[in-house]
This record gives sequence, C-alpha cells and structure tokens, in this order.
Amino acid sequence: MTEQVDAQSPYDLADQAAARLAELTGVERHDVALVLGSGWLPAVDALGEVTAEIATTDLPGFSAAAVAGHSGKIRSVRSGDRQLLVFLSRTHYYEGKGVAAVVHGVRTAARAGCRAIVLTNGCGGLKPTWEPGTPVLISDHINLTGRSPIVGATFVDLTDLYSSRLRALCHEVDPTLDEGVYVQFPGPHYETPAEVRMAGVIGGHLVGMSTTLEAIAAREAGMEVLGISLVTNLAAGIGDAPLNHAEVLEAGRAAASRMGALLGQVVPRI
Ligand code: 8IG
Repeated sequence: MTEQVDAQSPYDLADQAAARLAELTGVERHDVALVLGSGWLPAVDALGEVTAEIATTDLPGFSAAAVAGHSGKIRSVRSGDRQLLVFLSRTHYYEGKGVAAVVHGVRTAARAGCRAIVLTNGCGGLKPTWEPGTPVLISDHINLTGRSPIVGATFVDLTDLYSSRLRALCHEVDPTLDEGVYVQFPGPHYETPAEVRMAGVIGGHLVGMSTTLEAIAAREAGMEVLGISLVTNLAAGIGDAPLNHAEVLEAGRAAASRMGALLGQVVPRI
C-alpha cells in the first residue's frame, strides 16, 4: 500500500477529527460517547452542562446531516467527573456515503479517548406490548445490510457486543426495562409486513436503520457498547396504523423525561 493511501485511511481521518475536536472543545480527552437517534434529542439536556458545541462539518471527514430532527452538532458535556461526547446526529447507511462515513463518528470518539459508547436509536417494535415511547435495551443484533465497517482480515469477536455489564447497570436504574435483538435493515423505506415477520422468525424484536455498523466499529476500536432503542412505532403490520416520521418525533418528545432520567443516571456510572 502506498503512503498516500495510508494517509487517507479511515483511522487516520478519525485521528485528525479527534485532534481538531480537542482544539475546538478545549477538552484533551473525552470519556464516554453518546449517539442520539430519532426521538432522543429531547433527552439530552438531562446529561449535564454543555461546555462546547460544534458543527460536525467543522471536523475532517463529516458531511451535513440529512434527516429532519437530527441536527449536525456535537456537544462536549460535563457530567460529574466525566466528559461526554454527544453526537446529536448520525450518518445513516441509506445516505449512500459508504460504511466508513457511517462509522466515522464512532472512530473519532474512540480516538478522542472514549472507552465506552452509548448508541441510541428510534425503531419499530415487534412486541405489541411495546407502546410508542418505550425504551428497550439492545441485547444483540442482526445486521441485514450485508456490510461491515472493517476492511481486510481483521476478525473481530462480537460475542457480548452489547455489554452485559452496561445492561445490568441499566437494569439497576430501571428494572422494568425490556431487552431485544435489533435488526438493521438498509432502509430508507420501512419494512413490508412480510419483512417484519421475517425479522421475528430470525430472532429479532426491533427493526431499524442504524446502530449495527457503529457497534461493530466501536468494538473493533475497543470500546464498550451500550445500545438503547426507543420504540417509536409498532413495526409495519404489527399495529394497524401506517408509519410516519412525525410519529417518531412525537414519541421522542413524550418519552423524553424517562429517557433523560435513564441516561442521566446510567452514564455517570459507566
Ligand atoms: I423511528 O419501523 C423508526 N425507524 N426499519 N423500521 C425501520 N426503521 C425505523 C422504524 C421502523 N421506526
């Protein structure tokens, strides 16, 4: 491989982004990263004091956010003795920018010092008892994108990808939390009812369009992963209503205090 190609590797780009992040935030090292998915934005205020906010586009390797309700900002937040790195948006696989772009934030967080990452998302639920606004811990995933963020012969173990230690911590804070297997579809269209039934048959409980590639990149980078889904809608064919994005944002607003309390209590103990 030539030196020029090396200089443009996704890991080098993440190094550059982390260096710029440290300059812009005035924070040398961050401890825990959070990625906020659809519906999670209102919960962010419970995390602590915002010490800096920057645009993702101020850092090398990030492009503008594409989804309503996601804003392309990164916050540095003081929470007790931890410095949090909070991504208010993510790049989705369905944007077609490639898997490296999808996981660039995760890799940047790792290079910025984060030892753990909380990946949140909004998703569809397969259990009829999960009302819109129900948070569910991700216990495992099924990646139906058919892609990996890793290139080359790096064989990363994904056993306990979604840390049982961190899930136990969440259960201490809220014993009523359910767990489920998250199935990532490529999107951006929602599933057909038949695809949702398939997701159930293969062992899934949650359907969405994010998180799995990020979790893999996080594990590759040595971070501990906590995944929390907000069920914003029953998956297609489970309920009787058609799906829409406004419903997603509304479920987030309605559930914000519960999710804020959960994050606010769990993150300082990570
Ligand atoms: I929010 O029902 C949200 N995101 N694939 N299916 C998929 N993604 C989603 C859904 C859903 N709800």
